[in-house]
Amino acid sequence: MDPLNSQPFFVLGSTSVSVVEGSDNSVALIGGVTLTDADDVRASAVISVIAPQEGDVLSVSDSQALGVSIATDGLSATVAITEFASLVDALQAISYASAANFTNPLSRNISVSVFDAGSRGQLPQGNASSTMEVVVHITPVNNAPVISGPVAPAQFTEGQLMPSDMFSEVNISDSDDVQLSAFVQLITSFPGDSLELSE
Ligand SMILES: [Ca+2]
Ligand SMILES: [Ca+2]
Repeated sequence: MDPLNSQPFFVLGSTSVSVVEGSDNSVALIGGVTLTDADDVRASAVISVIAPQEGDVLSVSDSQALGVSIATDGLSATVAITEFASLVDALQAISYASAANFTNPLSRNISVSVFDAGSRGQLPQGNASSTMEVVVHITPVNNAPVISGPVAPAQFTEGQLMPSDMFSEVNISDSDDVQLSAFVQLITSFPGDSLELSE
């Protein structure tokens, strides 16, 4: 009698996926899966984000429809022991999304581990497992800066400089930048008009 529990063996159709940054842009992590085990027909799985960043989310689409129990805390998902075909369906239902901004580094490694059910009762050898990784490449989006403030024209006396705080009530923000440049232009100008820099 062979006392060993053979390792489950699985091959992912792809070990690399891409997604645009932002919680609205999730990507399924796993496409095709080939799963075999010389001495088991049932297995469980755990998928985890390695070195997760703030805003990373693993989600599961409609696990009830799959009839498989999938528990997730947002950064990992655990598929309960089930038949191979159902396990493959469950793995394909797991997606990743990043935060809206500041996604550096621009890739994540996701570990995929499959544990067999130890169906032959070979304990104490226990459940055998194997692990692969999927790399998610995140495409960043540069959000445009937003400028807001008084729209009423500033008033000044002819021949005198407009106060240098003419932009003091203008607000400028950028959701993914901390350094900005600006260009100020007189849209309509007349002879004698000029823009000057105060000391
Ligand atoms: Ca096995
Ligand atoms: Ca920006």
